[in-house]
Amino acid sequence: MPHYKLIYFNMRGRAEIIRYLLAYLDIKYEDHRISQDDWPAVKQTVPFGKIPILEVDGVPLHQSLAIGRFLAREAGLAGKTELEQCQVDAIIDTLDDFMSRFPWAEKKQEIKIALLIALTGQSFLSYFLHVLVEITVSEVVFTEDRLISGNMGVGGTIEFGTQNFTCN
Ligand SMILES: N[C@@H](CCC(=O)N[C@@H](CS)C(=O)NCC(=O)O)C(=O)O
Repeated sequence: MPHYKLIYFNMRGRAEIIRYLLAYLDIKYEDHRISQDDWPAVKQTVPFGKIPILEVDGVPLHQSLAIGRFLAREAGLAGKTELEQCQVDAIIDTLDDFMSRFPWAEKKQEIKIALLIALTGQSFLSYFLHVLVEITVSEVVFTEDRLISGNMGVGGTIEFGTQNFTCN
């Protein structure tokens, strides 16, 4: 078994998808959480100066979704056919579009809420729910493991029927 070391801040953020997959795979790993104070020094040492980084036997992997896909493939959660892989990727990438545009650092709650409404008003949420329903109805992707794999890029909890999936 390789040695895995996950480097991120002491928060869920973009590392949580990786932590979920490592937990799902039952892989023991070093969960290295760095403080904001230590970050400027660590930043000089990691590829592209960004985290999360997953080191596999010392090889640094970067980009949370690339790492997520690497682990999802290992876990058999990345789609069973190339078509399904594309569907799962599309959901993840849609969630990432949202995550990238959401004003996480905004301090004022009322501005954050207004921006959230504006963002979701641009159809993200309704379109995303529509996609989930379509997938469910068509039974193309919605077995438990496949929804989990498609569901890991978002914050909060999505409830669908009797299923309840928690994401980062
Ligand atoms: N697309 C990259 C984004 C990486 C990224 O922007 N990471 C942030 C934390 S979520 C970071 O390293 N911020 C500190 C900095 O840019 O100095 C991924 O998903 O891994």
